[in-house]
Amino acid sequence: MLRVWGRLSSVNVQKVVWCCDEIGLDYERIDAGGTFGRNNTPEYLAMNPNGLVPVIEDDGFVLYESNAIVRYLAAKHATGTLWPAEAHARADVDRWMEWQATGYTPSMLQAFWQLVRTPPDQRDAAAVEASRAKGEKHSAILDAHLKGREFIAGNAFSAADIVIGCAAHRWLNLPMAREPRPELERWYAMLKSRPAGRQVTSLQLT
Ligand SMILES: N[C@@H](CCC(=O)N[C@@H](CS)C(=O)NCC(=O)O)C(=O)O
Repeated sequence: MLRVWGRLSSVNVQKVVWCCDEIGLDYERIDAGGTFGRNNTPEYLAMNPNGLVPVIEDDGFVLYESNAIVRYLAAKHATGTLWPAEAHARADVDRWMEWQATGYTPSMLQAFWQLVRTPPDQRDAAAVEASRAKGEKHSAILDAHLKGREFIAGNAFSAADIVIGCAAHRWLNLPMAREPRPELERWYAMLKSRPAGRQVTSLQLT
């Protein structure tokens, strides 16, 4: 059976479990990272020398890096749906996955750490504001892109909706004021209504 190591509070682990749920895979998730530890044992470091979650093991094949895992699972089990077969459509999905990993999630990281994982008396208001501004810039790009599109890559749900959906879940649930983003909010509500999206989109930020 497919094994997934990682705590569910990790946005990167969330991508993998959502992908598994979309495909309908049978998998075992083993808590690791954060207060669960386990990710600095020699056995774990042999799977991922970075000591980070998630990691998967699929019939002896070990893989880390959340977006690489989502691409692998989608290509193996869902080519033509989550992972388009046609080169241009696939590149579009791939591009938006890169945008999530290198732009959107990093933009909101400080706001998340300060507002969710830092005690109120130790928070850095300037860091929150700088991160909020960067997150707004990215959210405006996403909102504009979604105008006239049902999904990130056009008219079909794809791996890009999963990874950006995890980032948007974090952004839209941060305890702070945000600009209204009607297209982003419409798309996120649709994600929440997908049975496979519920596990992640019903999580509280911790
Ligand atoms: N680029 C990596 C980043 C992985 C990462 O930063 N994971 C964090 C959780 S989101 C982690 O393992 N933190 C240490 C811990 O949980 O103990 C990926 O996408 O998988």
